[in-house]
Amino acid sequence: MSDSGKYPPGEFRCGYVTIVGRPNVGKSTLLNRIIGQKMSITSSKPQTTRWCLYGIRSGPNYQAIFVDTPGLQTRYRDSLNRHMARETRKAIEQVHVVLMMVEALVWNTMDEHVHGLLGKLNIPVLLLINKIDRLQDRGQLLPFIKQLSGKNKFNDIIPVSATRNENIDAVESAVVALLPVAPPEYPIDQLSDRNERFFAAEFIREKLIRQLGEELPYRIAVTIERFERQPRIIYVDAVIWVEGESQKRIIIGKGGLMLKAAGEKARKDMESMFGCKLYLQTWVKIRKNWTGDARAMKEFGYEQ
Ligand SMILES: Nc1nc2c(ncn2[C@@H]2O[C@H](COP(=O)(O)OP(=O)(O)OP(=O)(O)O)[C@@H](O)[C@H]2O)c(=O)[nH]1
Ligand SMILES: [Mg+2]
Repeated sequence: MSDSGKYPPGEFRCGYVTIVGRPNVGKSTLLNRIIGQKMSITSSKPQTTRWCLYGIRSGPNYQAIFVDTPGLQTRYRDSLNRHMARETRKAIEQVHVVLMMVEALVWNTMDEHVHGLLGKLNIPVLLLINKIDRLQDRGQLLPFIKQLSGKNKFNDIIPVSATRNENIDAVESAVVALLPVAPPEYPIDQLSDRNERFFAAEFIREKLIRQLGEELPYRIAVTIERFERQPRIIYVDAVIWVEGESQKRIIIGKGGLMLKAAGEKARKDMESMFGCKLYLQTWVKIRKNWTGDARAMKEFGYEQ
């Protein structure tokens, strides 16, 4: 949908801005920070984001459609990972600006892989060095920036802290300067391309990921079987899919406490986003090896 009639060309800039980087560098945290509300799920576990998600930032004379992407890695290859890599590759084609994110003082083979993909594109790239709040001595940034500026492709290099909101304004200004003159693509009060069901499933997945150990988060999928808005309450029925009986036991936890805690937290996030009371019911079900099963993945909403 477009509001194009309202803005004479030449006065308005609009375009797509894809955020890429290896897992866990802080892409989703940045998106949430820029949009000003929690939208994309985040956690300290790598490979949290599985789908591209638009966060739409509209200013008086611009609209930047930020695209969060799954982190690119080269270690694992199964159907789920192929889906995630495909989502990210699609999101760097036909956009106007790419934000490549790395972590302060780290440049490893996965960063090299991401950089290699960008080398083939003819799009401006801003390199964001995130998590600078962790540095004891910010002087260490200078040689790191110097090392990276020797690499091809970056229009600018901006050190930031997504969690502490440092230099995020500089990112926005640099992005807006690179957007083409064009009318807005979305109504200016719209914040995302995703619907309430998507956020419901993602918020549940986030709480589980945050509560669980290292491997299990990757084995979880969440589907929404019912999303019913009534005048004063929303009813949500969700199924949490895992790959085996032992995983199911872990998720439910002793006396169901684990699942209850995750459900409570997810419900609060949903109530805050949807602005309405919500009744959440969850079930845990087993689908063997779904991360390697193209049919199951399709049923769970992952395109094949
Ligand atoms: N100290 C610090 N931590 C940060 C910063 N930005 C993000 N983090 C943390 O880094 C972890 C990963 O953040 P995410 O935003 O989920 O990372 P991501 O790049 O989206 O990860 P994937 O979706 O798995 O690719 C979380 O624990 C964040 O709180 C930052 O500026 N400083
Ligand atoms: Mg993410």
